Amino acid sequence: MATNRTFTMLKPDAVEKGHIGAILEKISASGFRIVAMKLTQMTTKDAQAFYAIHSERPFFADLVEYMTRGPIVAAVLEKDNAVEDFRTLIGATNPADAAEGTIRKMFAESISENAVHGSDSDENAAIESAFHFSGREMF
Ligand code: YYY
Ligand code: MG
Repeated sequence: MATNRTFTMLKPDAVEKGHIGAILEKISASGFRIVAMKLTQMTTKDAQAFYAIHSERPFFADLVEYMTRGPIVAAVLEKDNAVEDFRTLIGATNPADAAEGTIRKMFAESISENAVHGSDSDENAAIESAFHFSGREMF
């Protein structure tokens, strides 16, 4: 995995509210190229594994419940400085703290239902992309 890639999920709340098109438009307009994408639904096991780092946190059970309740859009994005620039584009974890114009400010309800995921490092971008996509599905 090249270090100019990041991994994202448009989370169940964003899909439920019909925001897929608007969020993808904003991602594209911000200079990211989509190199893999699909609509999929995580199982409980998937969500527990994906968020294993948070397994001891008090919000873990609610996070797994939320992330599995409906389909998500999983995607791999390419751009110079992709991980950092995408975290800037999505904004703070809590939309109440997110900067104006960020995806979470525009589309998220709360810290627990915050519309979108973005990898926090090149290493995690590679791990998370491989979690959802085979090599044949990334272009
Ligand atoms: O990377 P990011 O998604 O911005 O936040 P993390 O601290 O990695 O937490 C992952 C995920 O967990 C967050 O997007 C929502 C949820 N969460 C929560 O429900 N309540 C918190 N206090 C912190 C995080
Ligand atoms: Mg995180």
